[in-house]
Amino acid sequence: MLYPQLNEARALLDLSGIWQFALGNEEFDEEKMTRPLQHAETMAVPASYNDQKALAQFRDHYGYAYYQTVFQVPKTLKGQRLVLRFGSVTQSAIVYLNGQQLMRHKGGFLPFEAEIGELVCDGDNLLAVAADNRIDFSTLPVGNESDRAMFGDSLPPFESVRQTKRKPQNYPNFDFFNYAGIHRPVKIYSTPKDYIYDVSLTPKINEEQAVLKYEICCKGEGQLTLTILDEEGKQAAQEKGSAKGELVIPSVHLWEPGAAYLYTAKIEFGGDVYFQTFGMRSVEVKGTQFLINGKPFYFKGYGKHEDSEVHGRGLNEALNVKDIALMKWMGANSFRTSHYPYSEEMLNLCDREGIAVIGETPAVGLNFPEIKEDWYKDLSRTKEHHEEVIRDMVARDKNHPCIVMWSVANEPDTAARAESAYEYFQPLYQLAHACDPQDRPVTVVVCNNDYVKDLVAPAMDVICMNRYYGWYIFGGDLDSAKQAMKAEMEYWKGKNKPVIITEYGADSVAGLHAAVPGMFSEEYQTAYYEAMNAVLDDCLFVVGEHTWNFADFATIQGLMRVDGNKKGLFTRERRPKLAAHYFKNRWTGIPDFGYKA
Ligand code: GCB
Repeated sequence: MLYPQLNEARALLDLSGIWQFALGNEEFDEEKMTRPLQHAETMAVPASYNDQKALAQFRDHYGYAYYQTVFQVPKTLKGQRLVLRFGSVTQSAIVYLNGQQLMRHKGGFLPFEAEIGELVCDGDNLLAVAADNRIDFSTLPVGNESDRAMFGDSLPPFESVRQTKRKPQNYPNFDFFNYAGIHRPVKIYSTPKDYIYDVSLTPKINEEQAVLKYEICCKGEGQLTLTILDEEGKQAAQEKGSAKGELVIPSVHLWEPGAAYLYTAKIEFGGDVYFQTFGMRSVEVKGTQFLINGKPFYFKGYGKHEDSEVHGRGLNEALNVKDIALMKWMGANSFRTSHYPYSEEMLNLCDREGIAVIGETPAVGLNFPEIKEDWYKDLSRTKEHHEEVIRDMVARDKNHPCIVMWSVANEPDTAARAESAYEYFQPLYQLAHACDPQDRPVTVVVCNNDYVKDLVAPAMDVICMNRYYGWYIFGGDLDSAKQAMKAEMEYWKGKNKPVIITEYGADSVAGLHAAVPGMFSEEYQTAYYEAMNAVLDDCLFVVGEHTWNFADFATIQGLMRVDGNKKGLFTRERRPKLAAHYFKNRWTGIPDFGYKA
């Protein structure tokens, strides 16, 4: 799906601002979609609704939340095709326009759109959105379906405790706050009646030449022209009349982490125009190396979250700019969009800034070892949606040079039910390959204590593993942690594939210092990383280290989390902890390319 843009052929209206808002419950209330909301609250869009008010009922809400706004369409756009587009609504959405249902969408992290020409009228138009935050076995991320399912049989065995009825609420099977609402921009864009609706650009680079493979999809009649512009706006190549083919890019400038170079494909079709930026670069896995432009790349960076004070998971562009600046300050070159596809705005920024990104689906929480005998066999409820999010994510992000690999899921249980996990994931791995015109590497990020049983990780292009020896296992005992890490790395070495440590980390409370490093102190977090890195540095097949996490982030309340997850190298406000300074020192000394070659 193309990112909406303002240009000489297309108008773009932004509906961001203060909308009318009302909390609902588990029943869909159509009246709140067809009539102006009574006693409405104010709510900023885009942003999560949870932290915008000073009331627990907003933070802890369960079920539908209703948004409304009124807009007018300029008369000058009459005769144009008009499309209403949501960057994301979490976790699912129903949209009404002028009293009629326009569209429904499942999944909280990808865009959806519909033509509105038939429903839009002169004067005021009432746009209503119902955002549902409920999560269960059919959603991604996955929610538990009862507190029993979440906490197992850990409740005390007293009648009075066991009979206690809990209020309806989500039981996330994942470790980040289930923020909800209209998280990304709501836009209306126009196109002429005959229009461009998809563009796929695939760089093919070898020693002799750089070629751009292209495929353009249009609806209606028109003359098609594709012009490639370099960063100075000068024409690098042109093709007229064909929707599919290859173009040689002479004297090519390559895109790579740390040295971004963006070309623009100007596509003209009849009266329509679309500008698609892209980068010329290659990505390939060879032996135990991850090659970008034929050179062995070393991933230095983080798992992240879209998470900040007040905005929650809502788009925060200033924060995105700051985060990339902090990454560069530390000498980092990459991150993973843990645990869901990030905003298109963030990926555009990474293209421009030269940051490599592992794009992840929202498939987190696919692990219920205690609950079902073999729950992979009962996964019809996520499987179809899982396929859909892979297709939609790749369709949305395929042209971004910053994306260098796809992650199909985070930490599913791939060891306890190894064979059925393999049957579940292998087709998804193939699907991700099949729907990506650039055919990037594909992985599933794993974390299994019984890792020798895992059949999924070794079948991926890159073995991506999360590991917490020294925290959840051997917490406070870094000597044992090192031994265990070493032993595990010996095992993965035998698989003859590149390995990326996609998560490792320890919580630290900013400002808590200790002469003798103890858990939760800034010194322990740093000592933990020093210990783990000493092991990783000896492993030539380890081609990347992603710390968990870039910054502290909000989670569900619970005994494991003191005001959220504190494994950030930065606080939630982006103040560096000791470990950020440690990594700045380390990473500025590690080159992006050729570190272990
Ligand atoms: C993990 C998860 C991540 C958690 C992290 C932790 O393995 O992938 O979502 O936040 O551990 O801190 O426990």
